[in-house]
Amino acid sequence: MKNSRTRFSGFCIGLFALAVFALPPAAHAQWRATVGGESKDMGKQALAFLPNEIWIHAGDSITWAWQSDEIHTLTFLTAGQHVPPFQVGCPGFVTSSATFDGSACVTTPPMVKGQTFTVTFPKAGSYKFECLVHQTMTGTVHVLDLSQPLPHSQKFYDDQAAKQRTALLTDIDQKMKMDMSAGDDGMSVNVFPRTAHVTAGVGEINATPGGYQTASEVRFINGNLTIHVGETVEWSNHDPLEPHTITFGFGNADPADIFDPTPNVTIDADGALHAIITLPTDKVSSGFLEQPFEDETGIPANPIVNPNNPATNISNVALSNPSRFRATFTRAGVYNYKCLLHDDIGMVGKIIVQP
Ligand SMILES: [Cu+2]
Repeated sequence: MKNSRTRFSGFCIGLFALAVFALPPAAHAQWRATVGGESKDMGKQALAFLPNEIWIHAGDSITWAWQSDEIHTLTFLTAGQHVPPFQVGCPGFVTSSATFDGSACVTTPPMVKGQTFTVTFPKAGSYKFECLVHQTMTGTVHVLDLSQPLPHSQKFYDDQAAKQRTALLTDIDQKMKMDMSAGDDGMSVNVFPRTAHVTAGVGEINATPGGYQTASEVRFINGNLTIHVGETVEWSNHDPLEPHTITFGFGNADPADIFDPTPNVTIDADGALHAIITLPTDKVSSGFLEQPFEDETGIPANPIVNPNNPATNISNVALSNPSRFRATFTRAGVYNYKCLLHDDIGMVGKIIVQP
């Protein structure tokens, strides 16, 4: 009896010792966040980290889950590093997981819905992260020492992400989708002959204390039109961030240079691009229609939109692309067009030209 009780006590002490030594020194939490969001038809995109501000303890990890068909990267740069193109990365990319402490760049390649990426943060500090594809898509991770309390739970972040996603996907200002003929004073028609207008994308930039979030409608709005021979359609980009192209005649292929206009595109007196299209098979592309980069204190100003022949001066056009494109149709037919960047998520249109 005594013997067996002694054995039993010894067994219990052994179990206890095992339990104590098997415990990790501190439980590192695993947090969740998301990247991007979209409407069912993919036409409305939340270009945002959701949420884009999160507080964790040193040693914790965050797993980001991508939720859109539009591509995004999750990128942590080092202080002073030149922002690299998304195709180049740090240079290079990591997939599935990484550790970031501010000393070395970490970036995913462009990723889409269904993919995840986990980052562990061993060192206290506040770290900015961004998407290399979308300049106004940023966020902050606050990594606190273990002695500091955390302000929010995972449920708070889940709820916040859902609310922000809904807001971004529903909040795009309807009046921005303006038809240029509405409220027209009649003068511009005489100067730049134009029968119809298509809004080639519209969006809005939002901010939280953690960084920028952007909403984009990635569509040609009223992009299917019927006009008559000799008439001109004007496309304009109203998105603060997303570039778009107006591209005819390439079918499923892409031009060798997607950034710049094809050589058959000329420039109107107001700097807008203009093409004369004679057949549905004519290969015509606008290059990127987008807002010029913002001027920033301390860097050279960029006051001239499209100063040179777009076909021969790539560097200047890349600096300051126009945001308008016009096409005049000289023959009856059906002219399909697409955006080279977003046709895969449904950004296409059609001009029917009647005799
Ligand atoms: Cu586009």
